Amino acid sequence: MVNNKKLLAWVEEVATLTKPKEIQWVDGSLEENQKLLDLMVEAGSATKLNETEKPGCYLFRSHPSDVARVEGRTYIASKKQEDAGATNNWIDSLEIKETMTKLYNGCMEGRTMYVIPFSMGPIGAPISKIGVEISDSPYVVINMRIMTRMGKVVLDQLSEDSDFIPCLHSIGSPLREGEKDVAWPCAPIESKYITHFPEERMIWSYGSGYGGNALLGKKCLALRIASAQAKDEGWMAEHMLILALTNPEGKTYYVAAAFPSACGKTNLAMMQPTIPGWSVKCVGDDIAWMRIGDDGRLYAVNPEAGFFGVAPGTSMDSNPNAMKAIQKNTIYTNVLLKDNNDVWWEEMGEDAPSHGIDWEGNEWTPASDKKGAHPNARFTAPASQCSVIDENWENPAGVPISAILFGGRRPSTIPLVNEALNWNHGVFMGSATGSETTAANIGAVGVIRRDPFAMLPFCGYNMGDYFNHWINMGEKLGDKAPKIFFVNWFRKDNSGKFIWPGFGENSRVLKYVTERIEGKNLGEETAIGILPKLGDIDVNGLGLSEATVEDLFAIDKEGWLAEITSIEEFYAKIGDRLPARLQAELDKLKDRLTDNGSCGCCGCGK
Ligand code: GTP
Ligand code: SPV
Ligand code: MN
Repeated sequence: MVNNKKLLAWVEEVATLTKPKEIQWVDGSLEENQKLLDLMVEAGSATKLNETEKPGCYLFRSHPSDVARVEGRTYIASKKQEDAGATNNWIDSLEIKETMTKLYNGCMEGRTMYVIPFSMGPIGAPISKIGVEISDSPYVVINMRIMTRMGKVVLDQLSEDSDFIPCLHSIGSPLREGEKDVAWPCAPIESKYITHFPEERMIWSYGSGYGGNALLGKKCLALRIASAQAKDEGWMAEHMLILALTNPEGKTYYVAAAFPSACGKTNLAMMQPTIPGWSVKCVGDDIAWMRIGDDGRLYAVNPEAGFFGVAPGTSMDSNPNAMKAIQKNTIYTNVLLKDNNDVWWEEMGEDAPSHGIDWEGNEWTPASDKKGAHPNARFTAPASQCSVIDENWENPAGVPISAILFGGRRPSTIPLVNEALNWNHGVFMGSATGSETTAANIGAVGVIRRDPFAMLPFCGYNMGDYFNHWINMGEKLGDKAPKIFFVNWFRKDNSGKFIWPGFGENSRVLKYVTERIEGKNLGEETAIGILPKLGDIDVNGLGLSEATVEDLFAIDKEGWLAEITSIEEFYAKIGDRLPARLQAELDKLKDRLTDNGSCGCCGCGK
């Protein structure tokens, strides 16, 4: 029996507005899940995959206009524009409520309205947050069941007066009397709205059924709303993987890493180290909620319960642990369907099938000039199916973080690994993160943009205030603060090939990180940070020439000066809420690089 007053009133209010044909309170059971899947197969929106090859797996194809997050239609609604800041699409709360209320009016006609109670974070953990998503998409229900703790267990946590975060979602495609449904109903791009109300702790999403636009526990709640809450309450909500790295002596280090969307978090989070004696276990692959523990250290919890991972590029070579985790009970979206009802995607490490059905539902052969899978095709799989999931992944207290990595896709200038001189220099590095854009957002791909802390699309408030929050957290952490490193697996040579082999070989860099944590006499201070000396990172067996290795760490002075100009422009955009200490870090970097007589890479520290 549901007795939460706020929830009962809200469900009634939404039903009155959206006019669904029925309301279903989701309990999260296996039977309920199977019923929904059967319904979707029957309706032609899902394909059951080959039960021998992929037991319990289903394929969905989205509408070609609804294939990724839509940053251009994602809003932060607040009373004052300056509280959303220059990097967010701001919209006046009252205005957007009026616009969206009109869209929501009757938008669930002919459809079932699902009420989905969910918990971000282990149920009952002090850091966890309860949300309730109302959605007219059964695809959202089955995905939320994997990505969050969901259903009756969560409802049982809500007493008469307890609070939760209301997340309203509609695909924006009512099914009127006599109308035939389509496989992936959604609204046209110009009427999609993904709106966040950080002041009220509320989310309204309309018009899209895909990923972060629709699975509202993920980017909307666990990052945009949570980041605003975290600032107010003194913790951090970050776009970070969390991994456990154990060295041959058996010592474990927990590392968190922020890379922009489709820049390698899932891959690093469950990587198979190539160096003997080292192992990696996964705590989370996308989001970290971090707070300071009783011992003064930073502790991280993965608020999610599943992986919503990029399929293309995932192979037994690049990410064997993900491949093994997605063989059963997995939802595939926008990959290619083989004639034997199994799936395939580009760079899966398996020859392309001679024939299949592509992500748009068309006949496909290797001669096609189109890709079989969409570049942002995804798998949704339970984290518990990952054979390298860390034993502490559901620990309500979280895991103690020893190092934080930032990174992005940078074809030039940025070295393989660069350690911050101190916390504030690390905050500067995070704030200045740049990366090539990817297919995770609808828009141009491969354009370098500033994506501070990999949070450009996910920070729910003014970016200047967010930078300041990082500085404040460092002050509270003091000498217990994790060390900060900037990494770049994506530097390219003149022919456009990645120089660094990446994936499991990134363990070589992680090893160096732990050795630096232990205070080993490695690396040297340069104008841009602490760089490894030749030989500090073991590159044996990689077949890299000495010149290539030097290239990975070379300080390209011209490149760095251009970088500084670009950071200056970005900081100017942030405006007067940019912390003075970050401007000072930028000025110091410029001084060190341009000081008369300094070559900028001699380690003279100028
Ligand atoms: P989101 O789920 O969008 O947040 O992405 P993510 O950060 O988890 O990225 P993911 O690990 O899924 O990687 C995205 C793409 O980057 C895939 O195509 C990978 O093959 C590629 N990639 C990941 N790690 C490496 C690496 O070390 N080197 C190279 N060259 N490519 C990588
Ligand atoms: C990302 O884009 O960073 C993702 C995928 O993790 S989505 O859930 O669609 O945001
Ligand atoms: Mn992500």
